[in-house]
Amino acid sequence: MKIGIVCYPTFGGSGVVATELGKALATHGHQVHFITYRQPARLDFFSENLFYHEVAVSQYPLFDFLPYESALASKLVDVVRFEKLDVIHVHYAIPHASAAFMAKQILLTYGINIPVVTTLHGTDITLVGKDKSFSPVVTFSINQSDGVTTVSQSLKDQTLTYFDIKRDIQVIPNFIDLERFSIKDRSHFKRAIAPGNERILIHTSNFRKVKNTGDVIRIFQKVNEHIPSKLLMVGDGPERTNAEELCRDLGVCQDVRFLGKQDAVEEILSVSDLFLMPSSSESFGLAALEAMACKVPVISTNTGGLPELNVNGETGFLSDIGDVEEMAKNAIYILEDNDRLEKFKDAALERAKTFQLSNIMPQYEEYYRQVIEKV
Ligand code: GMT
Repeated sequence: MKIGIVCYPTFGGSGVVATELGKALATHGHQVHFITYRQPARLDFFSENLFYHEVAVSQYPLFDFLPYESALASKLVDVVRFEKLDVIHVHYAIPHASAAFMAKQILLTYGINIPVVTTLHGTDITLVGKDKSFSPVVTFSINQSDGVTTVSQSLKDQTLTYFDIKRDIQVIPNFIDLERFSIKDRSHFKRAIAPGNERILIHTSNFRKVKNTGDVIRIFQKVNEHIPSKLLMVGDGPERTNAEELCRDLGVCQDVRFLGKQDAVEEILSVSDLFLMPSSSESFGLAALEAMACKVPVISTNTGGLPELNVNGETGFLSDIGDVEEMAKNAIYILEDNDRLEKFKDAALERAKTFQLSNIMPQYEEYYRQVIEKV
């Protein structure tokens, strides 16, 4: 198949899923065309089946806001016509689904009926999408897509609750490339971070409010009172300064390292013992899956799709949003006993295997086939 993929080219979960999916489809013999405003962060590999088309938006003094959606729709028309694509797959509804709808309508005037698949990733529904300023457009473009997928059952349920949806939605969960995300021997790094063989806790995110990075620090402080430990904070974003200040206020700075954005997250996960994800909303929790693939159990909230990934009492624990006390207690329970920690680590990896790329990519291929056949 010739597949056009539209996504945000950043390190965010939706962009990562879109890029990894495109790379896997290309390896599987499909021709994949990425259409976005910058080379996707994870598009770091060469294949004769991979193409990148940049959406450039011209500056004009009249534009206070650049009309990206129009530029994207125009680029889609161009790429579909000249590359003869079979399907467009857009990741994250805003503004990709409505741009694809516009492109589809234009292409019909050329006698081309291109199927559009929209994958909803989370905040496009749970936070931004349901805002009044977007919801009519999000509802319309979901209903007009030829196929719609969500990354968890929970996100499907929320989509059906918040929006007036008149079509089927298929759940296709996030996936993991176990070749990349697997334990690497980085004992030198472990010795540098934890010279006294302390336990290593880790949090990776874009430090947005929804990630509750303050709770990460609060949980760590309580764990640190009982167990010699270090905390690695990976990523960057608007809440980082507050998180750093909280470390100072709670007196744990000497045991917390802010590492900023990192490309080789799998190497840092390889030396870690426990992943903290106290988010107030999480449609799936790709970062937690990445940790589990590197044998790191997860302390998370029970929100959104997290219970579909993290098995309570087996691969980690689930708690109510904001229940720092319980999350710390569960973290200590896992970390205080070597054999118990090993059990949780093994279970985390076993669970991650369910979501391996080779299980999930064929679901997208099959879905594209069904959608193409129907159009
Ligand atoms: O988590 C983020 O802030 C990034 C965000 C995105 O849209 O790029 O991630 C969302 O999509 C991921 C991939 O499908 C999911 O694994 C994340 O759970 C989801 N984030 C939220 O729902 C907050």
